[in-house]
Amino acid sequence: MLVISERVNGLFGAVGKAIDKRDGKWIQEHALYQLECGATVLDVNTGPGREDGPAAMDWLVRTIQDVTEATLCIDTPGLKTMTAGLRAAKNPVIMNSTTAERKRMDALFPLCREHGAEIICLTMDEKGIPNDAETRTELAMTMVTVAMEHEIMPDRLLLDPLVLPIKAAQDQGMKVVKAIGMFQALNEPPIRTVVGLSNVSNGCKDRPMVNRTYLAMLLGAGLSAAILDPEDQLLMETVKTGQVLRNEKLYCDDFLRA
Ligand code: THG
Repeated sequence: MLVISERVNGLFGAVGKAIDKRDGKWIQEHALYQLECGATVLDVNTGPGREDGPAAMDWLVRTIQDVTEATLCIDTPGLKTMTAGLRAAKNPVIMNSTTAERKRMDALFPLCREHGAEIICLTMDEKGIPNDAETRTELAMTMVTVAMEHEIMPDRLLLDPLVLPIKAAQDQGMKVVKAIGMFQALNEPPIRTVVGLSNVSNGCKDRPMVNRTYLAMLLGAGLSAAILDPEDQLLMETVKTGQVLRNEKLYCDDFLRA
């Protein structure tokens, strides 16, 4: 399973402040800490409500690249901010993300192709997020087809069924697990899947408990990647145990100490 850190995100107060002050040293230490904790990819998001989005993303990508070669996942709905991130990146990135809206696909897939990137496809359209697994799967198929029209092969896609807060949409939890299973039947070999895990526990009292339980359920359904908090040690132990149980890591008696 691919671990993508959610914490290089201007949504978090300390990160937002460091971006505002252009405190490169703080960002670099914070980014390296995410990798020490076990993330292999960094989701990079300048945060909401920012007027200097493209400039902030350019700075953030360059600052992080100065200390690590780790893959970056450029997380923004803004086309200009996405373009700034792609231009600043030395190595291929993961674009986060497109939706199944025609105008977004027609803008984002050409950028993906031009920059040799991978891209997360959110299963939503102008009507919003579907409330069943079947419609999510139809939107996924649309994005796979349109991506191929743009000469982007399925192995460069990550399908995201969109996790919703269990507190607001309790019926959606198992539908997302089902969608993860259904997505894998769309292509051979199966297309990779990803979720923003912490969405599920928004507004919950014991967020870590909800996050790690849900991760275990999604891993059972075949999830390939997750944007999550690698600083959560119990969650990272769930990741490692899941990898052993899925036969991705060699079993040994004391693997948790490794
Ligand atoms: N899919 C994809 N990308 C995504 C998401 C997704 N990117 C954003 C998000 N969802 C994943 N990242 C986060 C980051 C933080 C939180 C949740 C998901 C979070 N933050 C605290 C909160 O909102 O309560 C903020 C705490 C603070 O302010 O300190 O929960 O689904 N492709």
